[in-house]
Amino acid sequence: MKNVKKKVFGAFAALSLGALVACGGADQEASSNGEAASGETKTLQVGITLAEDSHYYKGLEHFGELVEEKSDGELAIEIFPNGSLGGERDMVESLQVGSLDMVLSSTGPLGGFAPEINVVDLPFLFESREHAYKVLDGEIGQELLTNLEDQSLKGLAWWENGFRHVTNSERAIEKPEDLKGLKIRTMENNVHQDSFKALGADPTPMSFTELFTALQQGVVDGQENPVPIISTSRFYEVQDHLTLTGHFYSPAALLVSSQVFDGLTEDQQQALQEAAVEGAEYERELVAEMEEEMISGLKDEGMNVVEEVDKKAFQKATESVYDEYADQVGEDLIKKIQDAVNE
Ligand code: EAX
Repeated sequence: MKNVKKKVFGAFAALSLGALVACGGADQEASSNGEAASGETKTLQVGITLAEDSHYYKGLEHFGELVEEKSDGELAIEIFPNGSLGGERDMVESLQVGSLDMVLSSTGPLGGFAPEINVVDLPFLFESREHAYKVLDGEIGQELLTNLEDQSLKGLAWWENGFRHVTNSERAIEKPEDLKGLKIRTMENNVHQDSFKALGADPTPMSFTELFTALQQGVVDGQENPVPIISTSRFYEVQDHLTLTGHFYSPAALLVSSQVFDGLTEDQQQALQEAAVEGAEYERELVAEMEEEMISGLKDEGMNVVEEVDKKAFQKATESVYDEYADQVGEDLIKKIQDAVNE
């Protein structure tokens, strides 16, 4: 029933986007001329794979208010949730050709566009949220976003997806060996796939948009995501066990198509940029709040939650992944990120 609803919503959203595009001629011309028509509101469409009650959606609603306020009503934001405009990789590609304005995407697919970004996906790299913020909001984070510019993608700010935890329908995961042989869906991200391989699992990359059905039909045994997603995407309906492994910190990049960004006035660009940075702060707080309250909600839904594991054991089991990626992302960069925890 739930899936049917999701599909219907997806079709509706796609339809209304079509209608918007069809009657949005004036707006489109304005942006392709590099001028924004005065007195008109330009609506930027932003796609996400997550649901309407997710941290992404709520954060973007607040971002929309900030954008309207800061641009004196010249810009507005319209959110398309539930992967109705495609998976994250599809949406990033749509940005490149200018057929979608914005996306809030985890780094899942981004290493495919700028390989250095893979560094943030290394297992157990960030010790805490604060460690991640220090790195992502500083020079390193800015450089990683700037690397995307060659790909016609303008990175506005780092938002948060959250620390990822593993769920499955077979058994409680208490130590790395418990993952042996389990088919775990990962994002379409090489570092993540190699990490789960190192743990002895059978990583199965797929788009988030296919994940609920894959879990429901037993195509995969488990998956890994932050608590707010496990809750708002209702994975507890199809997964019995959750272990708070926190194996990857998953940042989210708020991206805008370079074509679209270049078509804005300088004031509008500044409004969008400022709103993105303020929005990040708001959204990160939301993630922390949601994580805390949703763990007990997941227990109420009948999930068996393993809250404490020996993280060092998981860390040790995935150490080899650092050697595999040292050349690609640079050993220096890894070290700089690790050392930032003490700064
Ligand atoms: O960006 O695909 C995933 O598991 C991600 O966590 C999700 O799309 C949020």
